[in-house]
Amino acid sequence: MAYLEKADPTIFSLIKMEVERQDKGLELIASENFVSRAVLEAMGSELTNKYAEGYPAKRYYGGCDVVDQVEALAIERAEKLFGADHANVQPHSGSQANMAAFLAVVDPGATIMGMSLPHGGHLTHGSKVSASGRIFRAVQYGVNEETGLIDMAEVRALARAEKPGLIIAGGSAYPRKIDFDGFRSVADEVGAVFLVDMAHFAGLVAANVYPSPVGIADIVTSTTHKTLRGPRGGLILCKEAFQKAVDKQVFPGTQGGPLEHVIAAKAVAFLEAMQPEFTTYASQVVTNAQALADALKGHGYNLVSGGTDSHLLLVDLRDKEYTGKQAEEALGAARIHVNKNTVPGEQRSPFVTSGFRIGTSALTSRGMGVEQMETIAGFIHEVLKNVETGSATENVLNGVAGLVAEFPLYGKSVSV
Ligand code: DSN
Repeated sequence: MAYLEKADPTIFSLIKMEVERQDKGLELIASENFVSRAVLEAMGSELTNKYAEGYPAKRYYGGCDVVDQVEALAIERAEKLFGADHANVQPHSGSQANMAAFLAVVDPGATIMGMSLPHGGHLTHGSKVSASGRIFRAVQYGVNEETGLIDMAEVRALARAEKPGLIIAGGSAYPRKIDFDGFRSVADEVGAVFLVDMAHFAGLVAANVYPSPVGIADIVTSTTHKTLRGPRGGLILCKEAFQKAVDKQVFPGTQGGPLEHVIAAKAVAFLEAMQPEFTTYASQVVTNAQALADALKGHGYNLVSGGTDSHLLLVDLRDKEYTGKQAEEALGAARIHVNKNTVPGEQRSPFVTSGFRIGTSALTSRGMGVEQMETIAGFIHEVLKNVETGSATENVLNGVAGLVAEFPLYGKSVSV
């Protein structure tokens, strides 16, 4: 970054500080990951200079012959990786992907049905504070508060009563496998389109270590930067029958010119996800999450649903004296990064919460395994035992420093 250092030393030094923060901490935020150097290079390329409104071979600007090839390759790889009829690689984010996909199949004012945010769903699945809950009439299902699992009988009853035009499965804090066939049968019964937002578990689907919704759902949306380990961005996969409507609602429906540099980086990530090393990686992500879950349970923590089938777990603090916010802050002081999260049946505000969420994608990218997860569970316990001090013990700080030095960011890990 020699040019940046000279042109804008302030931004240069802030980037260096952030890289240092990432390297020196234990990143357990379930939606984060570390991309490869190849993905970084594609994202930082001159493709950012090109306007390319439209789609390959159907653009509103001249000079698109090269970016056409880039985007066509990204589409082809996404379709192959997930076995989809059609891919749209232009959404700038998961939220953009969702809005375009919704508008492709239902009109403003229509009833949509998704999982509620405090139960593990996502803002864009009909929350009142999101455009999805304002543009559409959103009804929401949750999880059973005892089991932490989606209750398909409740989903069916709600769908029968509300007759949504669109049913959404997937979310941000649901650790278990989702019964995609069950949702399909509910959607068919009430005549709804069925959409799965696989943003969190897309990488696990690509590696066949989590069930694939592709071919079951009519439309599958995703981000490309979580378990899939690509650049920050969105993706829509759909059955052929929805191709035209989806493409039209991405552009010109909800976006202008695509970010071809990011699309190039998505193509690189899709290629990486096709390699056998990625299957090994994704499988280790799940093994690590389960090891972390077991170790935390061993230290006396309750987990929503009792464990995980994926990369994430949700620690339920309702039997403790402290909140999710306090836990996040105390762990952050120890350079252990998690996010406070609501739990099913939550009584506290989303700014306080009674839980926190953990994911293993990022640390697995640094090459960490089961042994390190057990060590980290011990650190978490030591911090939370002293949560009221809001500071970390020397022992934990030294332990974290030792661990990150052993597994450097952009060192010899599986990913980079
Ligand atoms: N906010 C993201 C997450 O952390 O899961 C989803 O958009």
